[in-house]
Amino acid sequence: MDIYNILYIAIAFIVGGGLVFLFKNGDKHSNDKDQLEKLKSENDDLQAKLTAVENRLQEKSEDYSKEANSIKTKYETLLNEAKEQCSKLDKQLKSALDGKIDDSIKNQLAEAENLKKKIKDLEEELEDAEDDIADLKKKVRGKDEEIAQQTDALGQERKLTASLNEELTTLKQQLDDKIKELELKMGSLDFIQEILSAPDANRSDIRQLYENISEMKSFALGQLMDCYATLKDNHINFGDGNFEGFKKTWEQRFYEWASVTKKSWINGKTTIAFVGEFSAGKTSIVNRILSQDDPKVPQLPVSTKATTAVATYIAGGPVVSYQFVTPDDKLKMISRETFTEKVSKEILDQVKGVSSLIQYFVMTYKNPNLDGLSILDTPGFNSNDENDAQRTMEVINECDALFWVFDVNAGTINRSSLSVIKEHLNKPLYVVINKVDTKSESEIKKVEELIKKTLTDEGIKVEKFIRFSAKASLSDIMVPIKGVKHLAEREQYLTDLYDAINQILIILDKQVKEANKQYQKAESKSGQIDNLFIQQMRTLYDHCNTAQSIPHFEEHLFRKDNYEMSQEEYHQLCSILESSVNDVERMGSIYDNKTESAQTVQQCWSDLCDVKAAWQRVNNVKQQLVKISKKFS
Ligand SMILES: Nc1nc2c(ncn2[C@@H]2O[C@H](COP(=O)(O)OP(=O)(O)OP(=O)(O)O)[C@@H](O)[C@H]2O)c(=O)[nH]1
Ligand SMILES: [Mg+2]
Repeated sequence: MDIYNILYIAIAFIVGGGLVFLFKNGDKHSNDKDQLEKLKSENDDLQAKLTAVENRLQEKSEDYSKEANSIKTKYETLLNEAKEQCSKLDKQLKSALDGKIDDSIKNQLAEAENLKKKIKDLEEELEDAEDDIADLKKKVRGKDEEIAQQTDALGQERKLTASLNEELTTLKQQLDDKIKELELKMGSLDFIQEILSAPDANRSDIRQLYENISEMKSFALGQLMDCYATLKDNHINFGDGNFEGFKKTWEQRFYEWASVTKKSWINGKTTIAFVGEFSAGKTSIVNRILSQDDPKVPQLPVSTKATTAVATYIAGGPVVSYQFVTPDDKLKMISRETFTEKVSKEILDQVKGVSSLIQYFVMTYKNPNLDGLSILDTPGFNSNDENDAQRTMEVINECDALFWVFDVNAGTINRSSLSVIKEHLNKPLYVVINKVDTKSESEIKKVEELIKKTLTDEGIKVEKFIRFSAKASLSDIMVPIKGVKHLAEREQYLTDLYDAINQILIILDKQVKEANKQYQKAESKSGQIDNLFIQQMRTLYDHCNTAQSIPHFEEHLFRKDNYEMSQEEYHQLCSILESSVNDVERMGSIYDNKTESAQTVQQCWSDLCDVKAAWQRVNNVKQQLVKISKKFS
């Protein structure tokens, strides 16, 4: 092996070793760079997290980022240098292989030495860099821990945030509820305001009616009662003799009559009330009766929620009107909008004691289906609110019949509704098993039997059980309604009052006749006594005359002239005088009788005058009643 070969091998060995070293370290460099990149991105990631979590940690991360960048730059410089060296060696190796061996080999060797040194330096620097990285890793681990802690804290924060969120959702819900409640309260306030400022129903016919009723009141409870009281004071018997009871009965009848007469919407009409649980379908039935299935006819609101808020009369009338009656029986007007839009159960439920403002609504409109009929639609009984049922019951007194509506889906009768109905029931009762379109025949039958049994057990008499639904024929409900009898007792008040006065007049008439008879009798008796007295006086007179004629004047020669009588005459005179005494006594007795008889005549006359005056008074009130009654015909 010559020197050149040895040299070539040595150079190749050195260059190969250098290259291996460089490649090896190049790999290491790229691994480290990747790792550095990864660390950087992790770091960035962490920094982002840390920045969000805490500013202090961000500052530290920024320092760390700077340090990592400077190491990266160093690595890049070293790598470039190594690359340069490699390409130089590559060239030299190539020219060596091409056989261009010259004097520069020495320089080459020196450069190789130099390169070796640089590689060593690089190696040292790399070791330092590795230390730095290890340090960095340590720091990162430290940061990791910090991050873990922060993540924990973040977790806690998240949990806290979640629970806060939950609380927030609840609060939001509560706020929404409050807003809704507020809106409802504002609605009810608005409604109350309207109700309080509602004008009186200012129709001239209503005004006239009220005036007439007021006139009737002052007559029936004033003059008429005074007249009766005078009769009583004059011991003239009428009624059953119990004046207080008599007075009370007629007062009560007046108020009942006045109450019905004021209500033009029920006066003279058959009035039926629909009652029952809420959403049983009461208003829906009323709507069908009103419309007779004509969709153009305006209807009342219905819904699945509790809807009807206040009992509402629906009746035919000369004009369309929306009114309400206050608890002190005043009729007031409200607008159609208020009636149809603002009166909802939800709104009125906000007004505690709505019944202190409104007894019931009255809606009238021209509808031939309402001729002779008035319908009372009532709020449904609500099992949570006994007042609902109570309020309804207060307005059904003037109805001719009750239609108790059951939703067939309810299955049973609510106990509280049952007890309310039972307590107040003094009207013919019809039971409507409603919404039968939603159940099969066998199910309906089951419910119907259960209802029948419950009512029978409770001793409640039912006029008729009616199955009904939105799909049933209207006649199913109309036929029973038409069969309801109108209880007109209250409306009979005026006729009954007239009859009662007439009855008293008949009694008084009899009494006048009787008093007259007594008077005539007393008069005649008195006349007889007078005659007797005169007769007696005449007898006395005759006796006196006879007595006077008995002594006769006798002239005597030897004694004084004198009035004389014989023994017989003397006895006659004595007898006449005795008779005269008797006459006087008889006259005295007759005189006594005469005085007594005159008193009797006086009494009979006075009685006759009294009873005649009473008759006259009663006749006057009768004429007055006839006059006032004409105003109501
Ligand atoms: N399937 C069916 N639904 C009905 C029938 N009648 C009424 N409904 C429905 O039942 C719900 C209540 O009806 P309403 O007429 O408002 O009941 P209500 O008894 O007046 O209710 P309140 O006024 O709240 O007491 C509404 O959604 C009606 O559409 C029926 O015959 N069949
Ligand atoms: Mg209703």
